[in-house]
Parts: sequence; C-alpha cells; structure tokens
Amino acid sequence: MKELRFAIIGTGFWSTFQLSGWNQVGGARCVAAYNRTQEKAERLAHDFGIPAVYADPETMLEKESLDFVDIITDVDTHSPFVHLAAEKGLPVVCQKPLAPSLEIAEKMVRICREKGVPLLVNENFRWQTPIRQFHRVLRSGVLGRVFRGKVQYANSFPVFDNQPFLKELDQFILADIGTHILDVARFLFGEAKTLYCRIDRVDPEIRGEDVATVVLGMENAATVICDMSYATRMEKERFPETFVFAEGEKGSAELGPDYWIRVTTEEGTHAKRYPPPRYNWADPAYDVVHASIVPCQENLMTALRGIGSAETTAEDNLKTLRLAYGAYESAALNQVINLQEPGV
Ligand code: 89V
Repeated sequence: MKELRFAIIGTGFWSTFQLSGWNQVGGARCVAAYNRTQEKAERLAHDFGIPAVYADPETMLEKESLDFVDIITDVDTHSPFVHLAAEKGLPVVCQKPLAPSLEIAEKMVRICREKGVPLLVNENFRWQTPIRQFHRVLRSGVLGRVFRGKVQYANSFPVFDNQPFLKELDQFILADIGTHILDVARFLFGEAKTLYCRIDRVDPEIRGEDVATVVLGMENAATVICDMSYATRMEKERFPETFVFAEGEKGSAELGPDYWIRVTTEEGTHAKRYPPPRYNWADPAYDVVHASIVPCQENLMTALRGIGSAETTAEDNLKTLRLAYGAYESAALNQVINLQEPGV
C-alpha cells in the first residue's frame, strides 16, 4: 500500500503523541513541519527524523507533495490553517475543539465540502479501550431500554503544567473536555433534543470555567448527565479516566475507576477490567488518552485512503460542537436549549 505523505502544522505538547500515533499505525510519513516558533519545529524534526522545516505554512503546502495535513495548534488558529489546506486541495486532520464557535466550524466544513477535501477531527476519547467495550455492552441489548446515562470526568490534575494556554481561554472546560465528553455521550447514548447546563469557576487563577454540568434530553427519551471538573479532589487522582453509568429496564452498567466494567442484571454482576494498551511513547500520566490516538488515527486513515468512512468527520463533529456551544448558551441564559430549533 502506498505510504501517505503528510505535514504537521503545530509542534507543541500534543504533536509528539500525534506523530508517535501515526508511526504506530504505519503507512504514513511526516515529511514536513511548521511551527510559529521555528526552533520548536526544528527540535521536533530532529527527534522524529522529519526532513523539512518551514517558517511559513503556505510555502510548506506549496513546495511539498502531500497527501494530507495534520493541524495540531490551538483552537483559534484551526480555521485559517484549514482554509489554507482546503485551498490547496489537501485533506485535513484537525485537533479538537475544531473551532471556537459553531459558526466558524460550519464555515470550515462548508469550504472543505466545496473544495472536495475531507476534514477529519482527531476526536479520540470515544476510541478509549473501556469506552469501546461499554459501547458493545449497550449495543448487546443486555440492559434493555436505557432510561438514564451519566458520563463523568472529574479530577484535579494540574492540566495547565503541560498545556498552559488553557489557562487563558475564556471558554475552558466545556470546549476542551466537554467536546470529548459530549462526543462520548453521543457515541454511547445517541443524539440529544434538549440541553441544560450550569458552569462554575473554582480556580481563581484561570479565565474560563473549570466545572460544568450538562443535562441532555435524548431523542429516545433517556436523560444523560455529563459532568466535568478540574476542581474535584478525590481519594485517588484518576486523571484522565472517564466514568460512565447506564441504567436500563433490565440492568445497569458501570465503567468505574481503573477501567473496570460491571454489568448487573437479574442474574447478578459480571465484572471485567478493560485497560488500554501500553505504548512506550505515551506519557503514563495520560495513558488511556494517548493509547486512544492509535485506533482513532487507524479510523481516520481509512478515510484518508478513500477506502472507508471515518467516525469523527468534521460534519459529525458539528453535532458535538452544537452541544458544547449550546451548553455555554444555556449556562449564560440559565435556560433549557431546544437543539432542534435553528440557530443553536
Ligand atoms: O485531549 C485533551 O483535550 C487534553 C487533555 C487534558 C486530555 O490532555 O486537553
């Protein structure tokens, strides 16, 4: 199979894991890198054997013969880089959150559609080993009709140590983690009809909110609660684990700490652990998240090769963004948002 050639835009904290993921998947080679601070790109190029570093992204996309571009920058710069790649007819993989507003994301999707290039989102949480298994449990029908679900991400990990720019964002946890958690909620429980959200800021040193609680009224009548916090101190720090609970007419299922899934029905409780694979390039503090990059990229690769469709296309991701940005609107107005009305 032909090896795909790609360039990366952005060589910060996340780029080393993104590149290691592509190497793990195989079949794609990074041939060029651009970063606003060029020395950072040079350092990464040296570590990963990337042959070319550019001071200007446009020149890079013009000079290199590429099959796709991987954008690994902060949210505000995604749109201009996606536009640039689309103009050159290049397929794009972009980090989440795709854009700082739904309108900007819709425009990005529109331009890529017009130019006929795939726009894919590196939305990896739904690819975590225990979350995939939880999905299988729900699809097996063992719980019967699920009437309530809960997706929780609550810890007090010093996330700003590695990603200091997150401190400066006016919109923090719903945009950064909510996009993951709400995407997991969609993946497991389906689409929402209504949404209500409350937010809070506990850490006085940051700009945006670090606590959010979202209540979703689902199309299938279930209620799903998504709660997230970087202000929750627990007996044992569990970053970056996501916990899930589903209650159905015939039983319940729980994804709890340390990747344990417990399924309880009339017949009793069945418990099994579903840990993620360990990669030597992953930061152990981010284990389950870094491991999820691999199946996520495998899935994106089928779309990049034109041999299948990806789960996390930008088109699909608009539905997740509608929830995340609808949640800000709900919190600001203290109102339930009807997601089926236009303009949300
Ligand atoms: O994937 C992310 O959005 C990151 C995390 C905290 C998991 O590293 O911000």
